[in-house]
Amino acid sequence: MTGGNRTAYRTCPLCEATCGLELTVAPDGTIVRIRGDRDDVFSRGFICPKGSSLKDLHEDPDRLRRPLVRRDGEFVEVPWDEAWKAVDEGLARVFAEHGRDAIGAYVGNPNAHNLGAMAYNAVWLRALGSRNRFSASTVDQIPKHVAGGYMFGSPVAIPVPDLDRTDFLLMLGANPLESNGSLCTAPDFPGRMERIRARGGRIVVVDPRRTRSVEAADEWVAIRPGTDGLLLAAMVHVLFDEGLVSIPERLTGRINGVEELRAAVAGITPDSVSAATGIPAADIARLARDLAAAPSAAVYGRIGVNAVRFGTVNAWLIDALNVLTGNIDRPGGAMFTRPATGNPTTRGEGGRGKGFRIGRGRSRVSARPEAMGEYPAAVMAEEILEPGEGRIRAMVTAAGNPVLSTPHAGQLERALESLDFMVSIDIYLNETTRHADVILPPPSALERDHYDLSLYAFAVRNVANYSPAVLPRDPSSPDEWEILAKLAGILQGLGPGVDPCVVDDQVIAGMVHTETASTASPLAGREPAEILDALAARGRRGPARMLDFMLQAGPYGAAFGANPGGLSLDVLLDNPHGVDLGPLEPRLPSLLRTPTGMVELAPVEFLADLVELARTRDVDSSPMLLVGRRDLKSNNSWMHNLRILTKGRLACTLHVHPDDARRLSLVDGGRARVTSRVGEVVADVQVTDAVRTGVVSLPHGWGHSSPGVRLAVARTKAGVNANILTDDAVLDPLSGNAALNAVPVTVSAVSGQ
Ligand SMILES: Nc1nc2c(c(=O)[nH]1)N[C@H]1C(S)=C(S)[C@@H](COP(=O)(O)OP(=O)(O)OC[C@H]3O[C@@H](n4cnc5c(=O)[nH]c(N)nc54)[C@H](O)[C@@H]3O)O[C@H]1N2
Ligand SMILES: Nc1nc2c(c(=O)[nH]1)N[C@H]1C(S)=C(S)[C@@H](COP(=O)(O)OP(=O)(O)OC[C@H]3O[C@@H](n4cnc5c(=O)[nH]c(N)nc54)[C@H](O)[C@@H]3O)O[C@H]1N2
Ligand code: SF4
Ligand SMILES: [Mo]
Repeated sequence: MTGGNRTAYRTCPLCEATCGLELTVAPDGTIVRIRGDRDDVFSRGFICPKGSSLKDLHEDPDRLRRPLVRRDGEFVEVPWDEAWKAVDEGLARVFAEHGRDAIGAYVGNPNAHNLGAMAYNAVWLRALGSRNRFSASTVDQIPKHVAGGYMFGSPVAIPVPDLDRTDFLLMLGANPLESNGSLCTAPDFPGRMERIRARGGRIVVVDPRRTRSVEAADEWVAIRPGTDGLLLAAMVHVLFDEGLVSIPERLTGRINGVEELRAAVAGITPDSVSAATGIPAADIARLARDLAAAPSAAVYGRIGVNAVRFGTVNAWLIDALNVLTGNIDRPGGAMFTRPATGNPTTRGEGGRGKGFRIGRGRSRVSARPEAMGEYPAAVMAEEILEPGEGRIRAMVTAAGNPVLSTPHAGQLERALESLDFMVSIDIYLNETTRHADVILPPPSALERDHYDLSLYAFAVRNVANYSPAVLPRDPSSPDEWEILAKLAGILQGLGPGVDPCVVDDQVIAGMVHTETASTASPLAGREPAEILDALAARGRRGPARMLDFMLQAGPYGAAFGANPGGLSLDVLLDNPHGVDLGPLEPRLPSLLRTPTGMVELAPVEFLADLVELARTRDVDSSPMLLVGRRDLKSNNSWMHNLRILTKGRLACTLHVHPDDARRLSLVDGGRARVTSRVGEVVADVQVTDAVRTGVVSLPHGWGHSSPGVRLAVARTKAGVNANILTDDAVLDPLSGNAALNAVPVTVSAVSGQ
């Protein structure tokens, strides 16, 4: 306490690094200062420029505080009960006329950083009962889920590089010096990389751009976009060819498909992929040998190898390399987190399970397979536009901005415009929500409690950290979980007056009954009423109560008295800087949930797409290829309204290599027209050798000049929407992920500049 100020600790919800923040709060609730929490058990004081901008986000006058309803084409602020009536009427009308599947849902990225949403999205989506579910997963990481699902039996069985112990990090299509890491929760990723090298280890980065992560590495492999699968397959080939495969004894007899994989890559030699990838064959062979020779090594790939046509094959081959070099599940290799709240790899009998499959349904228009209960975001527009039985006529979006984040954005705008009804749960009136009939704004991040249910499942250490809300919420505005629970109630037909607590009580009762009925649970056979009473005695509800339950029933849990000293929400409240549960530990074979009880190294679906991949060696390599990029001060599409992050030169520029610029008559500071199969934008040119020849790069999340958006700052530096160019027809067929990178484009100078 200084001068009546108080100190609060809060995990940053903005990216996946989960940094601990220390906030100084004045008695009137003004945030005086935000800095890194030096005592945070995981982040140790690390912070990036976005962390301290939570103050600006909280204070942003454009951030919505009251619901908006469209009346005669204009948005008007209304009290919450009026907004809920409009939601109930609008959804009921579409439901009555066209049925449940006529209401589609899109759930965006910030949900993964939001305890209330993590707890309640599944609830309202279930109540909606529509097959037309979409999310940001299919413009992001779903290939990793599908690969993990087929190889290890659960879509959440995703190995993470053991950064703190590895001797060799091979990183493809990731730029943690800007992104701070993804599906590898590691606060201070840059420091962890520095320490790999300080202890004599090596880092190799495969990226068509010379990124800041490349600068922090030992070697840059400047690959041609979209060809990583060829590089990876050729590396697997070298391991087999040179007798470098070394499967640890612990896993002998636990791995299926080694011979099938050997056969599948037999013809994919380094020589045969060198032209397509742009990488000398000798370098490919050397990389494979280095990987095999390192005392420990981890191969890790992210957006640049996931958001591409061969996203799933890439994710699979990356883990195949981890398996074949003996690095899967060993310290310094690629390991599995054991999250404190448990997940499908910690529950039930271990060692085998039901396994995972895609394709339990097909999308109506272009017959894309379902994956993890959803369809590709790329087909959302056609599902809205194409007439016929089952067409989407209404949308609910929750913390998503698909107009700036999903492919063929021009078509999606037309689709949203044609809907009969749309509800958005969002803090801004932006490019997507401007199409809504009702916008429901949740409180600011500082006004709600926080626990990283999703990100702690992919962390490089086992950790748990809970932060209560820093600031009190305006009592007349509901918390985000209450909005979502009420939406669930409305979708269950309980009307606009339904009390979210009724839904909340149903949900927790269901969770407790399921858990106590499971013979493998630490709560097996316990009386549900006893557990529910124990939870009620703490006086909590909503996500905090659920979290307490999940922690207590989890792998380190107190189990409601059965394991004294175990984790509970009370323990986390006593530890405001977090609880460190130690380094990652080997989890195979008990982690496996495949029906065979084996690691599946050669799933037939993947082998089939590998055949397609091998064919791409011969394709025409002449067109310019567009890739994305991220900037430390930007966060997808929605933080451009904060002056503190956007001052200086506009970050949304088209990077062009000097040789290409000369050939195309482009000049630094000039403008270029970029055209793809589906669209065209005119962008500011930045000539730089930080991108390889034949490649141009444009960041996504920009393009804030649409009419009607309420983003006073962002409008002044609008940039252009890269997803006007990305193609909805090119998808990773196994996961439905959009191919946001390696998009063929033509680039020409805009005359008169
Ligand atoms: N070309 C290209 N496109 C890409 C990518 C790329 O690399 N290249 N990356 C893709 C990736 S990885 C992702 S994750 C997606 C993201 O795709 P989306 O999730 O669709 O987009 P975001 O920009 O994260 O938009 C988040 C929305 O949530 C709102 N919001 C912020 N905080 C809250 C909150 O607390 N509650 C609620 N209810 N709303 C909130 C914001 O105002 C915004 O409207 O973009 C993808 N698009
Ligand atoms: N500052 C900031 N941090 C963020 C975000 C943000 O928008 N801004 N978004 C968050 C989200 S939602 C996510 S999912 C993560 C993403 O985290 P990362 O995956 O680390 O993010 P990117 O910076 O997009 O890195 C992708 C890299 O892939 C490269 N690339 C493009 N095409 C190819 C290719 O074909 N092959 C190879 N090998 N590389 C290619 C690009 O040049 C780029 O450097 O970041 C998170 N953190
Ligand atoms: S690195 Fe990510 S979690 Fe850490 S302060 Fe920056 S935005 Fe927040
Ligand atoms: Mo993402």
